[in-house]
Amino acid sequence: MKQKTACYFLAILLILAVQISFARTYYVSPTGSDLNPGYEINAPFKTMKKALGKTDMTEILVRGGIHYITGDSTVSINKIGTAPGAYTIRNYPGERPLFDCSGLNATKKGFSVTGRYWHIIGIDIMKAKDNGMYITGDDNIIEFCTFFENEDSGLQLSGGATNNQIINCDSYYNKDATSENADGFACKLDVGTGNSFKGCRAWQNSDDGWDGYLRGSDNISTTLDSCWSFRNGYLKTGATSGANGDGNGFKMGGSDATDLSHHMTLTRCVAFNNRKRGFDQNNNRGSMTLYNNTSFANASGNYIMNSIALDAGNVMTVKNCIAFTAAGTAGSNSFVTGAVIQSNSWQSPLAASNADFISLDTVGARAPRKADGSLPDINFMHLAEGSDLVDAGQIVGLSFSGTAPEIGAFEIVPTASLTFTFNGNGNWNDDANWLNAAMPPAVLNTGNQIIINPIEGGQCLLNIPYTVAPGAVLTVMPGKTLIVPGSLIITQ
Ligand SMILES: [Ca+2]
Ligand SMILES: [Ca+2]
Ligand SMILES: [Ca+2]
Ligand SMILES: [Ca+2]
Repeated sequence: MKQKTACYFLAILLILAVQISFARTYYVSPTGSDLNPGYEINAPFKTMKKALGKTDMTEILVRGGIHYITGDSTVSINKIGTAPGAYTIRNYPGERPLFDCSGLNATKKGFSVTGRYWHIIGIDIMKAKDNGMYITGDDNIIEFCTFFENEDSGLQLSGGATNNQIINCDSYYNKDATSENADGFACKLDVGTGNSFKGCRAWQNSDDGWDGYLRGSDNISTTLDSCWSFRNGYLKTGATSGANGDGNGFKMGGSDATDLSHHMTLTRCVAFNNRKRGFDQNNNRGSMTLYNNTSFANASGNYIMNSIALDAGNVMTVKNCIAFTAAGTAGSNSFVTGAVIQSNSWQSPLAASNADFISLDTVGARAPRKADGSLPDINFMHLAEGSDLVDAGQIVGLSFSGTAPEIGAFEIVPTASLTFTFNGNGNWNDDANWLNAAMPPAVLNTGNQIIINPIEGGQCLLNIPYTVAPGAVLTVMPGKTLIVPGSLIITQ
């Protein structure tokens, strides 16, 4: 009996050894073949299914180009990883793979994620016959992916999905046959708790941008940070999605019997130009916490959050938010009795007008993301210098610059510090003496610096009056010479 135990033990050790020594990266390419070994860059597989089926797979690098997903071949991701041993599906560096699911059979999803601890990054999924990606698993990270023109919600979390993070993803032009179900991001029905969205965008989906409607789950929590939702309830063509399409930016919950609680926290989110409401309670009984959101020109109201009383113990809190319309008013806003509504743009002593914003032009909000997947830089709804909405917010736990948080989704970021380097010989006002011909401006402003580092044996002659503002730095490198004939002004 002892010997048998020892044999089992040895067998387990051997299995562990085999798994550890053969953890492999596999490659998938539209020009590959499933007859290839798959783990060499020059001999990739053709299908995700083949790579996902390898027992020693820990990472799949997907080459650029179009990968066709056809028939009943939903890409099924079901392996269970661990926190330190996550599985990865990633775009091959510098390339962008597109999964064209238009050849799937009716009602088939593009990707189905039932697994745990997967990191899926850098892929596009289009034209699935249901969701682009459907997640029921836990602890997965979906990053820098796009979902478009699918025949139900672009990305949906349901079936008990818990603690998934959706980061820097876009979901747009999704439309189901009746237009009443396809949301950009659906975190709904029997979804689990602890899911989050950060830096995501949803636009022109036939139903809602985000939807938290519940059926089969109760008392669950979801968080959204820095997400943008716009022109939902309109189609790719620009036409309205019709009476069945809800057209809300962020629908925070609701349920068939109006009795379920979806606790939602939305921070630094932006809703604009949606066909109906920017932020919509629907009949959610849960707690809703809204800090530093911006809602602009949503046709049926910016914050419509008074449709039903919350369950005992639940709280609605709205702080540091902006509501604004193209007409220069706050538009419609309503909140349940007892809600904590403080320090918002429509509340005295604050007053929002066009002059508070650098731009009300929405162009750019759908611009391409940066190389790391983060949102593009825009001026839309950013506060102008001198606005009374700057530094007017309450401290709510979000990062801020200046003395206090701004009102709305965008904190003013101090101008990046600039460095000017004198590396020539002779006069200050000769741009040939400055690195990259970049002469410093007439006043060296706070946060910027000048480095005086003339060539060996040379010198820098400050031959013009020059002002260095408080907080700016003028550095003369050791052993180097700056000659000041009385025209350097250092302000206090
Ligand atoms: Ca609907
Ligand atoms: Ca919906
Ligand atoms: Ca103002
Ligand atoms: Ca501030």
